[in-house]
Amino acid sequence: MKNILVIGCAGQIGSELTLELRRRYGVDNVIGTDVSLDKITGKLAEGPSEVLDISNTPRLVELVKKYKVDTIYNLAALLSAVAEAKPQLAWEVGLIGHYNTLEVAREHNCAVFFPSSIGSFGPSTPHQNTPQDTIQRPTTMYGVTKVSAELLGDYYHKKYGVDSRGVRFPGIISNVTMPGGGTTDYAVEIYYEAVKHGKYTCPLKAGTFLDMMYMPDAIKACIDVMEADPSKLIHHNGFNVTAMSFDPEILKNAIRKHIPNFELFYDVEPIKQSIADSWPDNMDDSCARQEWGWSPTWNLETMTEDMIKVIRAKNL
Ligand code: AKB
Repeated sequence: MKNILVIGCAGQIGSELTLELRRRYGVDNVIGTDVSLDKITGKLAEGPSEVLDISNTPRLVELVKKYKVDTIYNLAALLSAVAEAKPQLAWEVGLIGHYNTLEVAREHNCAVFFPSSIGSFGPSTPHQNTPQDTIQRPTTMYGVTKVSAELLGDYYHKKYGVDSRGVRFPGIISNVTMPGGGTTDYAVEIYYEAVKHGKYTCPLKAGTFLDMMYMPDAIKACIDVMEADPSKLIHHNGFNVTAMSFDPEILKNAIRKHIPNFELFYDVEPIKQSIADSWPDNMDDSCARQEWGWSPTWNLETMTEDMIKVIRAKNL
């Protein structure tokens, strides 16, 4: 029986992952934690919920003991653009927080999931068909924490046998909880603005290609990599996973199939643009496919149809 603790359960990924984990493993076996109980609302609050700030290691130990936790999903992070505004905090949350989590996992025999990102790559990484094992010299604090956490995960696995696993996520598009402060957030905002106002002003310029994925596939990746047969794994942390790659113009055209008068304008934000320019255009995720059967379900067309349907139903 799994007893799972989710750190950052109220965030963009956590709010959907926690519910899916509860559906699969039982409501009482998945503990949702976040920095304040006020954040844990609605369906999320229907299962065990606790306050946890990732910098508070004694509290993490207390919860691991209280619930006999054997698996930790650590989703606590500042996204890339906000991390550039607050690099010291990004380091504390993204790296020190993850080091503390791995230490607790080592002492209490827990498996650990960590979401790395396309942000772990940098300008000197090959940007087309980016390989699993390649140059990682990120130029953002977000990227520095992500690549360091990947390496820490590998280290704890090799040295101490901690079952640390994870993926490198692209931009994740979702319709439950908004992302906040990411470079790829435009690909979520554009759908809301298209439905509400029929127009959107994009912070990245036309021609900026980035990998993306719809949330149901991201949730599947989080769970499947942790369920993978360990004897098949060559890699453990930072598996490239992707579902599609597009630029704002391609996204505009996909939205226009449903909202023909949709208009896209540009007002480039230099920090976001320079971050996006340092990231891959499209990744090669064949290692995830071969080692644990990764295969996305959603593409740009099916995702766009679903996003627009779900956002319309919200009657915003
Ligand atoms: C961000 O834009 O910061 C994130 C990511 C790609 O890691 N969505």
